[in-house]
Amino acid sequence: SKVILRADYQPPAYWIDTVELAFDLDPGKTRVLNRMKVRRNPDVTAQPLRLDGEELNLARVLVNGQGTSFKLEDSQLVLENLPEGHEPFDLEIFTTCAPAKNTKLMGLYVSNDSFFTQCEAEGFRRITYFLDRPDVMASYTVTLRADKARYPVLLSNGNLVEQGALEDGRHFAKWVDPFRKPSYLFALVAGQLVCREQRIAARNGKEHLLQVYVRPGDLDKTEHAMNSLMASVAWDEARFKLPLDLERFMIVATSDFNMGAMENKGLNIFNTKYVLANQATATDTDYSNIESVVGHEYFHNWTGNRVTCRDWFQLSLKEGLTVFRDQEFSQDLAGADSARAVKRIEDVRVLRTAQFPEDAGPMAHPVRPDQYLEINNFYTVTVYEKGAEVVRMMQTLVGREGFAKGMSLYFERHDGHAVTCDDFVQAIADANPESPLAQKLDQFKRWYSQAGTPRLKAAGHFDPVSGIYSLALSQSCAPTPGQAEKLPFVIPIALGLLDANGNELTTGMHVLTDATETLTFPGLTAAPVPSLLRGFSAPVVLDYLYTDTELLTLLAHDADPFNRWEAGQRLATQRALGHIRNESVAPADIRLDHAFIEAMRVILRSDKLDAAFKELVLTLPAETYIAEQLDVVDPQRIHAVREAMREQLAQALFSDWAWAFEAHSENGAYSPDAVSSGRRALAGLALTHLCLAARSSGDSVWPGKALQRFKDASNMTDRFNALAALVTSGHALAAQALQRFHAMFKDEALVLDKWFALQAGAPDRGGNILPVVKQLMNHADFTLRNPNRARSVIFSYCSGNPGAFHRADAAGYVYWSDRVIELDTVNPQVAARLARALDRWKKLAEPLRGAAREAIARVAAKPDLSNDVREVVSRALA
Ligand code: B3K
Ligand code: ZN
Repeated sequence: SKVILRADYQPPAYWIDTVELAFDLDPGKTRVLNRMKVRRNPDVTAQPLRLDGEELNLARVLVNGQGTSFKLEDSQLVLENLPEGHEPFDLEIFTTCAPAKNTKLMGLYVSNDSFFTQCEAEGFRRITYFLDRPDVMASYTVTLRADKARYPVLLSNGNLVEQGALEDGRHFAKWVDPFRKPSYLFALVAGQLVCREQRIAARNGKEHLLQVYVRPGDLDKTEHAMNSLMASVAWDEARFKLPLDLERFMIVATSDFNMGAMENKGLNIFNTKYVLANQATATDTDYSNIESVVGHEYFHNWTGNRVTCRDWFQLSLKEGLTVFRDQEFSQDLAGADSARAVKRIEDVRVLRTAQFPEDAGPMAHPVRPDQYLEINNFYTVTVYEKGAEVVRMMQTLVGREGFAKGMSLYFERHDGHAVTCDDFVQAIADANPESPLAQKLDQFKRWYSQAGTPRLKAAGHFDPVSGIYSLALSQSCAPTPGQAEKLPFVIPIALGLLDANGNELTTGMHVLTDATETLTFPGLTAAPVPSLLRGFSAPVVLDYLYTDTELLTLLAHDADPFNRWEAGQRLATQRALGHIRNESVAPADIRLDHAFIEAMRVILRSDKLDAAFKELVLTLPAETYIAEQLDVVDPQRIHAVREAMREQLAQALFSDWAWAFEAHSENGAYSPDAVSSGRRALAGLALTHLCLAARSSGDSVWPGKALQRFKDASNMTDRFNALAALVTSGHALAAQALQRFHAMFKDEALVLDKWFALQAGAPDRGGNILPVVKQLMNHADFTLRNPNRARSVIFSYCSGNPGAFHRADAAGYVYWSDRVIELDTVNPQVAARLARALDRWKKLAEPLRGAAREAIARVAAKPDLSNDVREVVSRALA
């Protein structure tokens, strides 16, 4: 296979106007009849028709009803003797495939004796021969035939126009999608499913039918998904005037799914993890994830489906924009400013712990990549989350209303078409000609073309004689693979200046476009404390040598909640880095200073702050975030230092944690709203610290209370937090709680995933986790075939537990290479994700570095690797 280049884009030589598909569904051998109306693209020189196809058995090809000659070349069907001229002709292709054998979960596959499809990015070619590229948009009519008892529900995109009985206990359903679409948005579902229904009236009075399909036992877990869907419909109408354009909108849940969910037109298919929830089985985090993913897929109906991508390099056109939209949706639903800030902090945390490392590693790529070997490897945090930050900066530069105007222009220009990232930026700029975005348009687009996280350096100087404070700004960006030199970015910097007492002196927005610039603020009487990059106004690393005093002022007073949190994180990070670098002090002997501990106590005890915000401030920066601040990484030491800091906070704030736990653990009726979930989160963090403190004191009161809470809890959040407190503190009571938890939820797959993940992700004590992980893989409930289950054990260990994974004896790496190789034969997409666990191997301290390279080389040496895994490991070794 070869590298695909963005620069090589060519429009298709043929168009496909209509597709009529007829399926005879059978797990072992499904028959697919595909009748297309095809015509030559008049703008492209005449050439053979090359249709993509993968793992298909070809039975027949007819052109205008006649047999024709064809060739099969590297998974393409090549037709040379086609009618001349530009009139449409009929092309009929008959193939079979084997859904039951499809473990890649791309194309048509079977899960729990039901049929599902996943076509993005290139799965449709596993169903039939086609021009499987997003710029070929066609009208689809789909007939499904299957055994009626075994597959009573038959679904596809659009509207159900006909259904009925057939001979031999079979039945059929015929669906017509009123919208043209690219093949990646095709979907079908067939099986024993039940649904929750809701009729809603749109603003214009039109009625729509919303449905959430699940397996029969799961109907009691669909209310939240339906509520989220209704909220999404209302939000898109209110915020962007984008209505639901379908009579019927369906969501279907399946437990075997490679990613989160898929936005197929009118028939979204979801991982059960992002649909099913009731208070007994789902945590607050699950509830909020469901809200965002349901929103995300729904919002794709406009940003992705009505306007789609010209080619896969433009993926962020739909993904960055749609992530931005789902983030805004969740913020708007959260309501209060403080709750919005909490959501913003959570989003930035994801960006900095996952995307910044990606941007600094071997897989670094621009938001709009220039090349790929396997497109599935580019569904990344860069394309999604950094892409969303780029869209957010546009909104910052043109204002909220200006952005909404830009969106309207975008749809006015491009509705029904397959376009590029440039088209999107152009529309936002054209709708706001006076904005800094329009004025610096070409420079702004570097966010799409240049990879790497820019560093923004700031240094302040106060001149007491003139009363002028000057702030020297400079930006730079380190080289990334294939990009040695970077040009300056457009960086919107929201900032404020505080006096020493924390009063705000001034506030504003500066758009940095040059490599260096100096801002001056006259009329000051003393050196101010700068609050920079408020709300994280640009996805950059801010280098400013803050003193503790400045950070303590910001933590206590900044009007911007994001930077208040950020100040606390900086205080913690500086301490963690100091202790990590000072190898003469063992982690157990680390002492946190009074000022830091008191600042944390003040936040915890504040009667003005929300519980959710307190929980974020009192959570120390993640190990992976700390690792990114270091040139040479010893993951075990990072883990040990962070744990030691947690234990110190646990002891020093013992009575405060006890107060926090009691004050936030009322047992009222469950509701997943922002305020209640924030309270539960803080109570959970408190309980963890109380159990950690008990660990060093030997006292068993709090572990006992945790066990009691675990047993009595009326919702999964409290129950799981209590279990996690016992497990992460390594208390002896953890074993019986784990056993009991398994017994209670043995029939709840998503809860078992949590049970597996908690154990594989638990803090390592003397190398005990790897044996636990191996044992878990032998558990009767473990299977490699189910992506959620594989992730719950293998990823929780290899990607989510650096302190346990990076073992001095390299056994973690050997385990990793075995699993990558093993998974690659089952499901290359999942394997390639796992392969990324060692992305940052070059930063590891020896002997880990050498051992990691060896493990990667071991995978790379395997001859028949998938493109997915090959691309990841060869980039890692480059
Ligand atoms: N568009 C899908 C992702 C498809 C991934 C294919 N490997 C989900 C989403 O972003 O909404
Ligand atoms: Zn998406």
